[in-house]
Amino acid sequence: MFTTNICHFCAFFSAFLLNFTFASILNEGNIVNLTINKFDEQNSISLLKYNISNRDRKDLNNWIEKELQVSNEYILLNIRTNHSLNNQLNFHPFQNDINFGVSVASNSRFEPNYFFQWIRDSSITSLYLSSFGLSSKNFTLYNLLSLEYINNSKLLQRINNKSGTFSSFANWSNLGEPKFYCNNTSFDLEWGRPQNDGPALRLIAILTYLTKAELHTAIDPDLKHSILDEICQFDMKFVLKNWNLPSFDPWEEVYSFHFFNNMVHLYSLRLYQSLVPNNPDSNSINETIHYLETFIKNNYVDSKHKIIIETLGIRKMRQSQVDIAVIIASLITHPLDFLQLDIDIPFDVDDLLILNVLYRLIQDMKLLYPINWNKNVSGAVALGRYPEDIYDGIDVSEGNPWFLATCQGANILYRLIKSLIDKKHNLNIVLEENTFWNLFFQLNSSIPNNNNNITLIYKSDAFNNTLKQIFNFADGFIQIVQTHVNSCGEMSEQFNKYTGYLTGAANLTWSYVEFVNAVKARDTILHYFI
Ligand SMILES: *[C@@H]1O[C@H](CO)[C@@H](O)[C@H](O)[C@H]1NC(C)=O
Ligand SMILES: *[C@@H]1O[C@H](CO)[C@@H](O)[C@H](O)[C@H]1NC(C)=O
Ligand SMILES: *[C@@H]1O[C@H](CO)[C@@H](O)[C@H](O)[C@H]1NC(C)=O
Ligand SMILES: *[C@@H]1O[C@H](CO)[C@@H](O)[C@H](O)[C@H]1NC(C)=O
Ligand SMILES: *[C@@H]1O[C@H](CO)[C@@H](O)[C@H](O)[C@H]1NC(C)=O
Ligand SMILES: *[C@@H]1O[C@H](CO)[C@@H](O)[C@H](O)[C@H]1NC(C)=O
Ligand SMILES: *[C@@H]1O[C@H](CO)[C@@H](O)[C@H](O)[C@H]1NC(C)=O
Ligand SMILES: *[C@@H]1O[C@H](CO)[C@@H](O)[C@H](O)[C@H]1NC(C)=O
Ligand SMILES: *[C@@H]1O[C@H](CO)[C@@H](O)[C@H](O)[C@H]1NC(C)=O
Ligand SMILES: *[C@@H]1O[C@H](CO)[C@@H](O)[C@H](O)[C@H]1NC(C)=O
Ligand SMILES: *[C@@H]1O[C@H](CO)[C@@H](O)[C@H](O)[C@H]1NC(C)=O
Ligand SMILES: CC(=O)N[C@H]1CO[C@H](CO)[C@@H](O)[C@@H]1O
Repeated sequence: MFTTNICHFCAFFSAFLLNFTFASILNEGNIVNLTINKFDEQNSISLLKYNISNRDRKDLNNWIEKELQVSNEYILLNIRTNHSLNNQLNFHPFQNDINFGVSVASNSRFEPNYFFQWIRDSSITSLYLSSFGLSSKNFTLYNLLSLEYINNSKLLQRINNKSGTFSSFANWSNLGEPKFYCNNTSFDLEWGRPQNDGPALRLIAILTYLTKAELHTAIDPDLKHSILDEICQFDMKFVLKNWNLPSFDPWEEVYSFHFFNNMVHLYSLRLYQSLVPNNPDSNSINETIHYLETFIKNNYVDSKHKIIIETLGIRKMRQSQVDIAVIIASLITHPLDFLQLDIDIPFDVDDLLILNVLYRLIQDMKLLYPINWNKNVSGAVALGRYPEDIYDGIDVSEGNPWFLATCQGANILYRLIKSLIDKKHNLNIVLEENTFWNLFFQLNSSIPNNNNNITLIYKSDAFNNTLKQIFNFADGFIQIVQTHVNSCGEMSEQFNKYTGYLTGAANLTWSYVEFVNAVKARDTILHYFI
């Protein structure tokens, strides 16, 4: 810890000096915006190296292949289905009480009891089923699972509960209920209610299914209309009526306004408008989209620290103001393969306001979690939800790293690479203190003409090398996951910050889903490095 503090101080000090130099050049009016084709010792900037040996990469690739299968298998074990191939052992002996299409958050029933269906987790799992399952050889299985999920969603929507009632007079407020028992009865104990991201995520999941399934098979138009009319419509109306009310976010702890919730609201409405044009609510949807965009841009951008904040009004409680939920929001609302819909949502995966959150989480968590001390050269560290977290997976004491958060660290970097390749632009980098690009570049203050504005020419040696280091850094997150799964490849919700062992809810479905999401993003860019 001691050495790291020294390093922080030095980094700050040299950044200060450089600003000073920069300013004096500015005064003389002879700024040179550095354009680089190839890094060499003459450059005033150097690329930081995150080496992975060929052997380690080969090991990692092999492990990823195996872990993909493990993840897929464990996700399926947590979904109740009528498909004869799917093993139902996680539901024994209550399986006859559990509806087909129910996706269980975790099969842990005690310390903690996660044997529930959360609207959020189930939707994110359903997104996985349609994003990757429908294009696999097992189309029939995943199509059935998706339709079962949709059927079950309709039942859940109609259950009145502590969040409210299913009626237009109540603004469909029951839909904000966060979780149900696996037998579809409502959970009546105290909980963080409502959680207004749920209906939006379900809408995104079902609309994504309808779009993806149509690429592979003809959907009966009557079935499609009934899904839109009897299910999607209500989640859309819920969003219209509730987007501007406070609620809880994925961490279920703070009743306020949240970037995550508003981003999924925005994306769900854009999807609905694009897939169901000329619907009777078109005007309200357009109007709400406009208000939402303005609200998001006006409220969640912290321009002083150049980050997006997740939750309004908790600056005193959570001074770091950084939260992995911001990164999850960007990833969910900018899916890997939805480009053909041409839906424009702000805060894409290459937005520096988003990437700076990753940078800050890495800096904080590097110090916070002892398993991140004495890190090797990879640069990546185990990531948790937010630095002030005290939820240990069962109770409150001290927060730990989470599998899904660490996977999101990898995912967003793979997606950044994909975006840099796809955009076919030169890469313009501005090195400012405490921001993302400091993960990869260092100014060399001994060389005159220092300039923190650098342009790397598209596909030049310098550009390629930069992408390679981002790739290595991202793989470093996956190597951390590899280190902490158990000998069967099992993940839980968290891994202990001192010992690194699995902790919290066993076999958390969402952990496996985010591992697969990260690897699928990785698959799309591998070709660039081979
Ligand atoms: C460098 O960038 C600044 C800011 O955009 C611009 O004003 C200046 O003209 C650029 N200089 C050169 C030499 O391109
Ligand atoms: C990474 O590899 C380069 C040569 O490819 C070497 O110069 C550098 O020292 C290595 N960095 C680390 C941190 O091992
Ligand atoms: C379950 O599957 C069996 C065999 O395919 C079928 O006969 C039965 O109707 C299905 N049950 C439901 C509730 O869909
Ligand atoms: C299809 O699903 C079954 C049942 O889960 C599984 O045994 C099989 O390996 C899967 N096949 C593919 C190609 O994914
Ligand atoms: C969904 O529910 C409808 C209506 O009850 C039923 O006809 C259909 O078979 C169900 N689909 C699946 C995949 O279970
Ligand atoms: C429903 O939402 C409207 C705003 O769209 C609000 O004026 C009204 O009070 C809400 N009704 C209830 C019962 O919450
Ligand atoms: C539903 O499941 C919960 C939790 O397992 C149980 O307490 C409750 O009795 C069940 N309700 C019914 C109607 O089976
Ligand atoms: C809503 O906005 C879209 C895109 O801006 C536009 O094409 C459409 O005509 C608008 N619909 C209404 C009812 O204003
Ligand atoms: C950096 O330099 C590029 C290329 O000259 C220029 O387009 C850009 O505006 C500059 N950015 C800043 C922040 O000065
Ligand atoms: C950079 O990588 C791309 C894609 O692999 C390749 O086409 C290009 O030639 C590389 N550039 C250099 C300078 O090696
Ligand atoms: C995770 O799920 C698998 C498959 O159901 C089970 O064998 C294993 O015991 C579970 N792990 C824990 C820690 O409960
Ligand atoms: C407002 C309302 O209908 N609340 C219901 C919520 O769910 C509980 C348990 O099912 C019911 O008892 C309430 O009536």
